[in-house]
Amino acid sequence: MINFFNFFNYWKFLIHIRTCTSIFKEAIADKKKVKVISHYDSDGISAAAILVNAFERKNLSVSYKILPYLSEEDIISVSKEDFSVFVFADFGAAHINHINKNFKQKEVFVIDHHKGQEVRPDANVHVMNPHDQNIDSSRDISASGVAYLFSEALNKINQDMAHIALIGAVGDVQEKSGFHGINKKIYRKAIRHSLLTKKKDLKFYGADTKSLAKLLAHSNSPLIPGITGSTPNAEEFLKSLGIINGNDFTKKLGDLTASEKLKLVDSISERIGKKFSKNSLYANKYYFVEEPAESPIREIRQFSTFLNASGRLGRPDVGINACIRGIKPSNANRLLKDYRNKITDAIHWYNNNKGTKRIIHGKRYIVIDTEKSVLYTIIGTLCSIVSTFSEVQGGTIIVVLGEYPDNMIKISARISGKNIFRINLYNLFESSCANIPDADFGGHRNAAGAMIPIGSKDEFINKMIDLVSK
Ligand SMILES: [Mn+2]
Repeated sequence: MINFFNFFNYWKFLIHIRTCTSIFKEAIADKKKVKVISHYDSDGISAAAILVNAFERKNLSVSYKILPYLSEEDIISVSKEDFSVFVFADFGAAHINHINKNFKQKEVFVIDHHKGQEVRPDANVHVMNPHDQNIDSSRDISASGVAYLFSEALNKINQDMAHIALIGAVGDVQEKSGFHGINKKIYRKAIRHSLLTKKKDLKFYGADTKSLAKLLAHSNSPLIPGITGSTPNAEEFLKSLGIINGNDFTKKLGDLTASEKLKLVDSISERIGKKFSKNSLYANKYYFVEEPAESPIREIRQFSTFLNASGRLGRPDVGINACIRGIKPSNANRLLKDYRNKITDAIHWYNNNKGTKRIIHGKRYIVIDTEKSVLYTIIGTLCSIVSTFSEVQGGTIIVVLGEYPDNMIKISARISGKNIFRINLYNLFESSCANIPDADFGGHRNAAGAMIPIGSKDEFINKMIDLVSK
Protein backbone atom coordinates (compact mmCIF):
# COMPACT_ATOMS: atom_id res chain seq x y z
CA MET A 1 0.00 0.00 0.00
CA ILE A 2 1.32 3.41 -0.90
CA ASN A 3 0.96 5.78 1.98
CA PHE A 4 1.26 9.39 0.93
CA PHE A 5 2.41 10.59 4.37
CA ASN A 6 5.09 7.93 4.61
CA PHE A 7 6.30 8.87 1.19
CA PHE A 8 6.27 12.56 2.06
CA ASN A 9 8.23 11.97 5.29
CA TYR A 10 10.78 9.86 3.46
CA TRP A 11 11.19 12.55 0.82
CA LYS A 12 11.64 15.25 3.51
CA PHE A 13 14.19 13.06 5.26
CA LEU A 14 16.18 12.56 2.05
CA ILE A 15 16.24 16.32 1.41
CA HIS A 16 17.47 16.87 4.96
CA ILE A 17 20.22 14.26 4.44
CA ARG A 18 21.27 16.00 1.21
CA THR A 19 21.55 19.30 3.08
CA CYS A 20 23.71 17.64 5.74
CA THR A 21 25.84 16.08 3.00
CA SER A 22 26.55 19.51 1.49
CA ILE A 23 27.59 20.84 4.90
CA PHE A 24 29.80 17.77 5.37
CA LYS A 25 31.48 18.29 1.99
CA GLU A 26 32.26 21.89 2.92
CA ALA A 27 33.56 20.85 6.33
CA ILE A 28 36.02 18.35 4.85
CA ALA A 29 37.16 20.61 2.00
CA ASP A 30 40.33 21.68 3.78
CA LYS A 31 40.30 19.50 6.92
CA LYS A 32 40.85 15.95 5.83
CA LYS A 33 40.46 14.18 9.16
CA VAL A 34 37.20 12.63 10.35
CA LYS A 35 36.38 10.76 13.55
CA VAL A 36 33.54 8.22 13.63
CA ILE A 37 32.09 7.25 17.03
CA SER A 38 29.60 4.39 16.97
CA HIS A 39 27.78 1.80 19.05
CA TYR A 40 29.21 -1.71 19.51
CA ASP A 41 26.22 -3.71 18.31
CA SER A 42 25.54 -5.02 14.83
CA ASP A 43 23.70 -1.82 13.77
CA GLY A 44 26.40 0.49 15.11
CA ILE A 45 29.26 -1.49 13.61
CA SER A 46 27.67 -1.82 10.17
CA ALA A 47 26.89 1.94 10.26
CA ALA A 48 30.54 2.64 11.16
CA ALA A 49 31.77 0.35 8.36
CA ILE A 50 29.65 2.19 5.78
CA LEU A 51 30.87 5.59 6.98
CA VAL A 52 34.54 4.59 7.24
CA ASN A 53 34.51 3.09 3.76
CA ALA A 54 32.66 6.07 2.24
CA PHE A 55 35.13 8.51 3.87
CA GLU A 56 38.18 6.51 2.84
CA ARG A 57 36.86 6.51 -0.71
CA LYS A 58 36.94 10.32 -0.45
CA ASN A 59 40.61 10.08 0.59
CA LEU A 60 39.89 11.34 4.08
CA SER A 61 41.93 10.17 6.99
CA VAL A 62 39.40 8.34 9.17
CA SER A 63 39.68 6.97 12.64
CA TYR A 64 36.90 5.40 14.66
CA LYS A 65 35.92 4.54 18.20
CA ILE A 66 33.32 1.88 19.01
CA LEU A 67 31.66 2.10 22.44
CA PRO A 68 29.23 -0.09 24.40
CA TYR A 69 27.48 3.01 25.65
CA LEU A 70 27.95 6.76 25.18
CA SER A 71 28.69 8.53 28.46
CA GLU A 72 29.32 12.21 29.10
CA GLU A 73 32.96 11.35 29.85
CA ASP A 74 33.27 9.66 26.44
CA ILE A 75 31.87 12.76 24.76
CA ILE A 76 34.31 15.03 26.59
CA SER A 77 37.32 12.85 25.86
CA VAL A 78 36.45 12.44 22.16
CA SER A 79 35.91 16.21 21.80
CA LYS A 80 39.51 16.80 22.90
CA GLU A 81 40.93 14.71 20.07
CA ASP A 82 42.56 16.46 17.17
CA PHE A 83 39.69 16.35 14.66
CA SER A 84 37.43 19.06 13.32
CA VAL A 85 34.73 16.78 11.91
CA PHE A 86 33.00 14.16 14.05
CA VAL A 87 30.28 11.66 13.12
CA PHE A 88 28.27 9.85 15.80
CA ALA A 89 26.29 6.79 14.74
CA ASP A 90 23.56 4.72 16.48
CA PHE A 91 23.69 7.04 19.48
CA GLY A 92 24.05 10.75 20.11
CA ALA A 93 20.44 11.90 19.69
CA ALA A 94 19.93 11.49 23.43
CA HIS A 95 23.12 13.47 24.19
CA ILE A 96 22.63 16.68 22.23
CA ASN A 97 23.12 18.84 25.34
CA HIS A 98 26.59 17.36 25.97
CA ILE A 99 27.48 17.51 22.29
CA ASN A 100 26.42 21.18 22.05
CA LYS A 101 28.52 21.99 25.09
CA ASN A 102 31.73 20.19 24.14
CA PHE A 103 32.05 20.58 20.38
CA LYS A 104 32.02 24.36 19.89
CA GLN A 105 33.90 25.39 16.70
CA LYS A 106 33.66 21.83 15.32
CA GLU A 107 31.30 20.23 12.84
CA VAL A 108 29.38 17.31 14.30
CA PHE A 109 27.05 14.92 12.46
CA VAL A 110 24.72 12.65 14.39
CA ILE A 111 23.29 9.62 12.59
CA ASP A 112 20.78 8.01 14.91
CA HIS A 113 17.33 6.44 14.96
CA HIS A 114 16.55 6.59 18.68
CA LYS A 115 14.21 9.05 20.27
CA GLY A 116 16.29 12.11 21.06
CA GLN A 117 16.34 14.84 23.64
CA GLU A 118 14.03 17.82 23.38
CA VAL A 119 17.15 19.94 23.03
CA ARG A 120 17.84 22.03 19.95
CA PRO A 121 21.16 21.16 18.34
CA ASP A 122 23.54 24.11 17.92
CA ALA A 123 24.22 25.40 14.39
CA ASN A 124 27.37 23.24 14.12
CA VAL A 125 25.54 20.03 15.13
CA HIS A 126 23.68 18.26 12.31
CA VAL A 127 21.30 15.52 13.34
CA MET A 128 20.01 12.97 10.82
CA ASN A 129 17.27 11.09 12.63
CA PRO A 130 14.24 9.48 10.93
CA HIS A 131 12.49 9.77 14.29
CA ASP A 132 12.40 13.58 13.83
CA GLN A 133 10.63 13.11 10.47
CA ASN A 134 7.91 10.88 11.95
CA ILE A 135 9.36 7.82 10.26
CA ASP A 136 8.95 4.54 12.17
CA SER A 137 12.56 4.22 13.28
CA SER A 138 11.99 0.96 15.13
CA ARG A 139 10.94 -0.85 11.93
CA ASP A 140 11.55 1.19 8.78
CA ILE A 141 15.21 2.19 9.15
CA SER A 142 18.13 1.76 11.55
CA ALA A 143 21.38 3.69 12.02
CA SER A 144 23.14 1.66 9.33
CA GLY A 145 20.32 2.61 6.92
CA VAL A 146 20.75 6.31 7.70
CA ALA A 147 24.54 5.93 7.32
CA TYR A 148 23.86 4.32 3.95
CA LEU A 149 21.57 7.16 2.75
CA PHE A 150 24.22 9.66 3.84
CA SER A 151 27.02 7.78 2.05
CA GLU A 152 24.86 7.39 -1.05
CA ALA A 153 24.24 11.15 -1.07
CA LEU A 154 28.01 11.66 -0.81
CA ASN A 155 28.68 9.44 -3.79
CA LYS A 156 26.57 6.96 -5.77
CA ILE A 157 29.46 4.52 -5.78
CA ASN A 158 28.50 3.73 -2.18
CA GLN A 159 25.36 1.95 -3.40
CA ASP A 160 27.50 -1.17 -3.40
CA MET A 161 27.08 -1.15 0.42
CA ALA A 162 23.26 -1.45 0.42
CA HIS A 163 23.49 -5.01 1.80
CA ILE A 164 25.71 -3.81 4.68
CA ALA A 165 22.97 -1.32 5.62
CA LEU A 166 20.55 -4.24 5.97
CA ILE A 167 22.77 -6.07 8.50
CA GLY A 168 22.08 -3.35 11.05
CA ALA A 169 18.35 -3.48 10.30
CA VAL A 170 18.38 -7.25 10.92
CA GLY A 171 20.44 -6.74 14.10
CA ASP A 172 17.86 -4.28 15.41
CA VAL A 173 15.08 -6.82 14.63
CA GLN A 174 13.57 -4.74 11.83
CA GLU A 175 13.22 -7.65 9.40
CA LYS A 176 9.79 -9.10 10.10
CA SER A 177 8.67 -11.34 7.22
CA GLY A 178 10.51 -8.94 4.93
CA PHE A 179 11.88 -5.42 5.13
CA HIS A 180 9.59 -2.41 5.47
CA GLY A 181 9.63 1.29 4.65
CA ILE A 182 13.04 2.72 3.77
CA ASN A 183 14.66 -0.63 4.58
CA LYS A 184 12.62 -2.09 1.74
CA LYS A 185 13.93 0.54 -0.66
CA ILE A 186 17.49 -0.26 0.43
CA TYR A 187 16.76 -3.97 0.04
CA ARG A 188 15.52 -3.41 -3.53
CA LYS A 189 18.72 -1.53 -4.28
CA ALA A 190 20.80 -4.41 -2.94
CA ILE A 191 18.86 -6.81 -5.17
CA ARG A 192 19.25 -4.52 -8.19
CA HIS A 193 23.02 -4.43 -7.65
CA SER A 194 23.06 -8.25 -7.22
CA LEU A 195 24.51 -7.97 -3.72
CA LEU A 196 22.22 -10.54 -2.14
CA THR A 197 19.65 -13.27 -2.77
CA LYS A 198 16.64 -14.28 -0.67
CA LYS A 199 15.24 -17.69 0.25
CA LYS A 200 12.57 -18.77 2.74
CA ASP A 201 13.85 -21.67 4.86
CA LEU A 202 14.03 -23.12 8.38
CA LYS A 203 15.50 -20.32 10.41
CA PHE A 204 18.32 -22.14 12.26
CA TYR A 205 21.61 -20.28 12.40
CA GLY A 206 24.48 -21.63 10.35
CA ALA A 207 22.38 -24.10 8.35
CA ASP A 208 24.85 -24.03 5.47
CA THR A 209 28.03 -24.68 7.37
CA LYS A 210 27.11 -26.67 10.50
CA SER A 211 26.12 -30.31 10.76
CA LEU A 212 22.43 -30.80 11.47
CA ALA A 213 23.07 -31.99 15.05
CA LYS A 214 25.24 -28.95 15.87
CA LEU A 215 22.68 -26.71 14.23
CA LEU A 216 19.93 -27.91 16.57
CA ALA A 217 22.23 -27.96 19.60
CA HIS A 218 23.23 -24.31 18.98
CA SER A 219 19.67 -23.14 18.40
CA ASN A 220 18.66 -20.27 20.72
CA SER A 221 15.64 -19.12 18.82
CA PRO A 222 13.74 -21.29 19.22
CA LEU A 223 15.19 -23.03 22.28
CA ILE A 224 14.48 -26.73 21.76
CA PRO A 225 13.92 -28.39 25.16
CA GLY A 226 16.43 -31.19 25.79
CA ILE A 227 18.34 -30.44 22.60
CA THR A 228 19.60 -26.86 22.74
CA GLY A 229 22.99 -27.05 24.45
CA SER A 230 23.65 -30.75 23.83
CA THR A 231 25.05 -32.11 20.58
CA PRO A 232 24.77 -35.78 21.75
CA ASN A 233 21.08 -35.29 22.52
CA ALA A 234 20.58 -33.69 19.14
CA GLU A 235 22.29 -36.67 17.50
CA GLU A 236 20.04 -39.11 19.38
CA PHE A 237 16.98 -37.08 18.36
CA LEU A 238 17.96 -37.17 14.68
CA LYS A 239 18.64 -40.92 14.88
CA SER A 240 15.23 -41.52 16.44
CA LEU A 241 13.63 -39.73 13.51
CA GLY A 242 15.58 -41.89 11.06
CA ILE A 243 17.15 -38.76 9.57
CA ILE A 244 20.60 -39.93 10.58
CA ASN A 245 21.71 -43.51 10.12
CA GLY A 246 24.60 -45.11 11.95
CA ASN A 247 27.29 -42.71 13.05
CA ASP A 248 27.44 -40.45 10.06
CA PHE A 249 26.68 -37.07 11.57
CA THR A 250 27.89 -34.95 8.66
CA LYS A 251 24.43 -34.35 7.19
CA LYS A 252 23.42 -30.72 6.83
CA LEU A 253 19.99 -29.12 6.63
CA GLY A 254 20.41 -28.66 2.89
CA ASP A 255 20.92 -32.43 2.44
CA LEU A 256 17.44 -33.31 3.73
CA THR A 257 14.66 -34.41 1.43
CA ALA A 258 11.39 -32.47 1.58
CA SER A 259 9.71 -35.22 3.62
CA GLU A 260 12.64 -35.44 6.08
CA LYS A 261 12.42 -31.69 6.55
CA LEU A 262 8.69 -31.89 7.30
CA LYS A 263 9.28 -34.70 9.78
CA LEU A 264 11.95 -32.61 11.50
CA VAL A 265 9.68 -29.56 11.71
CA ASP A 266 6.84 -31.65 13.16
CA SER A 267 9.00 -33.22 15.86
CA ILE A 268 10.65 -29.93 16.81
CA SER A 269 7.35 -28.12 17.15
CA GLU A 270 6.03 -31.02 19.21
CA ARG A 271 8.97 -30.59 21.59
CA ILE A 272 8.59 -26.83 21.84
CA GLY A 273 4.90 -27.12 22.53
CA LYS A 274 2.24 -24.53 21.87
CA LYS A 275 4.51 -21.52 22.50
CA PHE A 276 5.52 -21.43 18.83
CA SER A 277 3.60 -21.98 15.64
CA LYS A 278 5.23 -24.17 13.01
CA ASN A 279 5.40 -21.16 10.76
CA SER A 280 7.65 -19.41 13.27
CA LEU A 281 10.33 -22.02 12.54
CA TYR A 282 10.71 -20.49 9.09
CA ALA A 283 12.33 -17.19 8.15
CA ASN A 284 13.58 -15.26 5.16
CA LYS A 285 17.24 -15.88 4.64
CA TYR A 286 19.38 -13.37 2.79
CA TYR A 287 22.68 -14.51 1.35
CA PHE A 288 25.55 -12.20 0.45
CA VAL A 289 26.56 -13.06 -3.08
CA GLU A 290 30.21 -12.14 -2.61
CA GLU A 291 30.81 -14.30 0.47
CA PRO A 292 32.33 -17.71 -0.27
CA ALA A 293 30.06 -20.76 0.17
CA GLU A 294 31.99 -22.02 3.21
CA SER A 295 31.79 -18.66 4.99
CA PRO A 296 29.94 -18.82 8.32
CA ILE A 297 28.67 -15.29 7.70
CA ARG A 298 27.21 -15.60 4.22
CA GLU A 299 23.69 -15.33 5.62
CA ILE A 300 22.76 -11.88 6.90
CA ARG A 301 21.63 -12.97 10.41
CA GLN A 302 24.89 -14.74 10.97
CA PHE A 303 26.78 -11.72 9.70
CA SER A 304 24.84 -9.68 12.24
CA THR A 305 25.70 -12.11 15.07
CA PHE A 306 29.31 -11.93 13.96
CA LEU A 307 29.35 -8.10 14.12
CA ASN A 308 27.77 -8.24 17.57
CA ALA A 309 30.37 -10.76 18.66
CA SER A 310 33.22 -8.62 17.34
CA GLY A 311 31.93 -5.62 19.30
CA ARG A 312 31.33 -7.54 22.50
CA LEU A 313 34.74 -9.21 22.36
CA GLY A 314 36.39 -5.80 21.97
CA ARG A 315 37.38 -6.46 18.34
CA PRO A 316 35.04 -4.19 16.34
CA ASP A 317 37.91 -3.63 13.90
CA VAL A 318 37.51 -7.26 12.79
CA GLY A 319 33.80 -6.67 12.16
CA ILE A 320 34.36 -3.41 10.31
CA ASN A 321 37.08 -4.91 8.11
CA ALA A 322 34.83 -7.87 7.31
CA CYS A 323 32.15 -5.45 6.07
CA ILE A 324 34.58 -3.46 3.95
CA ARG A 325 37.12 -6.00 2.70
CA GLY A 326 35.67 -9.40 3.64
CA ILE A 327 37.16 -11.96 6.00
CA LYS A 328 38.66 -15.44 5.71
CA PRO A 329 36.00 -18.00 6.75
CA SER A 330 38.41 -19.56 9.27
CA ASN A 331 38.95 -16.20 10.99
CA ALA A 332 35.22 -15.51 11.13
CA ASN A 333 34.70 -18.97 12.63
CA ARG A 334 37.34 -18.38 15.28
CA LEU A 335 35.70 -15.17 16.47
CA LEU A 336 32.24 -16.74 16.56
CA LYS A 337 33.62 -19.64 18.57
CA ASP A 338 35.29 -17.30 21.09
CA TYR A 339 31.98 -15.57 21.53
CA ARG A 340 30.03 -18.81 22.05
CA ASN A 341 32.62 -19.84 24.65
CA LYS A 342 32.16 -16.58 26.58
CA ILE A 343 28.42 -17.18 26.69
CA THR A 344 28.87 -20.81 27.77
CA ASP A 345 31.26 -19.62 30.52
CA ALA A 346 28.63 -17.15 31.73
CA ILE A 347 25.96 -19.86 31.90
CA HIS A 348 28.37 -22.14 33.80
CA TRP A 349 29.10 -19.33 36.24
CA TYR A 350 25.37 -18.92 36.82
CA ASN A 351 24.80 -22.63 37.40
CA ASN A 352 27.78 -22.86 39.77
CA ASN A 353 26.68 -19.86 41.84
CA LYS A 354 23.04 -20.79 42.42
CA GLY A 355 22.34 -20.77 46.15
CA THR A 356 25.19 -18.36 46.92
CA LYS A 357 24.66 -14.76 47.99
CA ARG A 358 25.52 -13.58 44.50
CA ILE A 359 22.24 -14.91 43.20
CA ILE A 360 19.27 -13.63 45.23
CA HIS A 361 16.14 -15.60 44.50
CA GLY A 362 12.98 -13.78 45.61
CA LYS A 363 9.29 -14.37 45.05
CA ARG A 364 9.01 -12.55 41.75
CA TYR A 365 12.63 -11.84 40.98
CA ILE A 366 16.13 -13.21 40.57
CA VAL A 367 18.98 -10.74 41.11
CA ILE A 368 22.29 -12.00 39.73
CA ASP A 369 25.39 -10.05 40.73
CA THR A 370 28.23 -11.28 38.52
CA GLU A 371 30.68 -8.65 39.89
CA LYS A 372 33.74 -9.22 37.63
CA SER A 373 33.03 -12.85 36.71
CA VAL A 374 31.16 -12.30 33.44
CA LEU A 375 32.37 -10.19 30.52
CA TYR A 376 30.41 -6.95 31.02
CA THR A 377 29.40 -6.79 27.38
CA ILE A 378 27.38 -10.01 27.68
CA ILE A 379 25.44 -9.12 30.85
CA GLY A 380 22.34 -8.53 28.70
CA THR A 381 22.85 -11.80 26.83
CA LEU A 382 23.11 -13.76 30.10
CA CYS A 383 19.95 -12.02 31.30
CA SER A 384 18.01 -13.06 28.18
CA ILE A 385 19.26 -16.64 28.41
CA VAL A 386 18.37 -17.07 32.10
CA SER A 387 14.90 -15.69 31.35
CA THR A 388 14.31 -18.65 29.03
CA PHE A 389 15.33 -21.35 31.56
CA SER A 390 12.49 -23.74 32.28
CA GLU A 391 13.27 -23.66 36.04
CA VAL A 392 12.42 -19.93 36.08
CA GLN A 393 8.73 -19.26 36.66
CA GLY A 394 6.85 -17.21 34.08
CA GLY A 395 6.61 -13.51 34.98
CA THR A 396 9.83 -13.53 37.05
CA ILE A 397 12.04 -10.46 36.72
CA ILE A 398 15.63 -11.36 35.92
CA VAL A 399 18.18 -8.70 36.84
CA VAL A 400 21.86 -9.13 36.06
CA LEU A 401 24.56 -6.78 37.34
CA GLY A 402 28.21 -6.63 36.35
CA GLU A 403 31.21 -4.37 36.83
CA TYR A 404 31.93 -1.96 34.04
CA PRO A 405 35.07 0.17 33.49
CA ASP A 406 35.38 3.49 35.37
CA ASN A 407 33.78 2.18 38.57
CA MET A 408 30.36 1.78 37.03
CA ILE A 409 27.87 -1.08 37.25
CA LYS A 410 25.96 -2.24 34.20
CA ILE A 411 22.49 -3.66 34.89
CA SER A 412 20.12 -5.54 32.58
CA ALA A 413 16.61 -6.74 33.27
CA ARG A 414 14.14 -8.95 31.42
CA ILE A 415 10.85 -10.65 32.19
CA SER A 416 10.74 -14.43 31.87
CA GLY A 417 7.92 -15.46 29.54
CA LYS A 418 4.65 -13.55 29.81
CA ASN A 419 4.60 -10.41 31.94
CA ILE A 420 1.83 -11.82 34.19
CA PHE A 421 2.52 -9.50 37.14
CA ARG A 422 2.26 -6.51 34.78
CA ILE A 423 5.55 -5.02 35.80
CA ASN A 424 6.98 -2.17 33.74
CA LEU A 425 10.76 -2.59 33.86
CA TYR A 426 11.38 0.92 32.55
CA ASN A 427 9.34 2.41 35.42
CA LEU A 428 11.01 0.06 37.87
CA PHE A 429 14.47 1.22 36.81
CA GLU A 430 13.39 4.85 36.76
CA SER A 431 12.21 4.62 40.39
CA SER A 432 15.21 2.57 41.50
CA CYS A 433 17.60 5.14 40.04
CA ALA A 434 15.66 8.17 41.29
CA ASN A 435 18.02 9.04 44.17
CA ILE A 436 21.24 7.85 42.57
CA PRO A 437 23.38 10.67 41.15
CA ASP A 438 24.93 9.96 37.74
CA ALA A 439 22.60 7.02 37.09
CA ASP A 440 21.50 6.45 33.53
CA PHE A 441 18.74 4.10 32.40
CA GLY A 442 16.62 3.21 29.40
CA GLY A 443 14.40 0.55 27.90
CA HIS A 444 10.73 -0.35 27.87
CA ARG A 445 8.14 -2.59 29.58
CA ASN A 446 9.83 -5.94 29.07
CA ALA A 447 13.51 -5.03 28.90
CA ALA A 448 15.53 -2.34 30.61
CA GLY A 449 19.13 -1.40 31.24
CA ALA A 450 20.92 0.95 33.60
CA MET A 451 24.37 2.23 34.43
CA ILE A 452 25.10 3.33 38.00
CA PRO A 453 28.21 4.20 40.03
CA ILE A 454 29.63 1.19 41.86
CA GLY A 455 29.03 2.79 45.28
CA SER A 456 25.27 2.86 44.70
CA LYS A 457 24.91 -0.83 43.92
CA ASP A 458 23.32 -1.92 47.21
CA GLU A 459 21.03 1.08 47.25
CA PHE A 460 19.80 0.17 43.76
CA ILE A 461 19.25 -3.51 44.59
CA ASN A 462 17.45 -2.75 47.88
CA LYS A 463 15.19 -0.12 46.35
CA MET A 464 14.31 -2.37 43.45
CA ILE A 465 13.54 -5.41 45.64
CA ASP A 466 11.44 -3.16 47.85
CA LEU A 467 9.40 -1.94 44.88
CA VAL A 468 8.93 -5.40 43.39
CA SER A 469 7.86 -6.91 46.70
CA LYS A 470 5.03 -4.38 47.22
MN1 LIG B 1 20.39 0.79 16.19
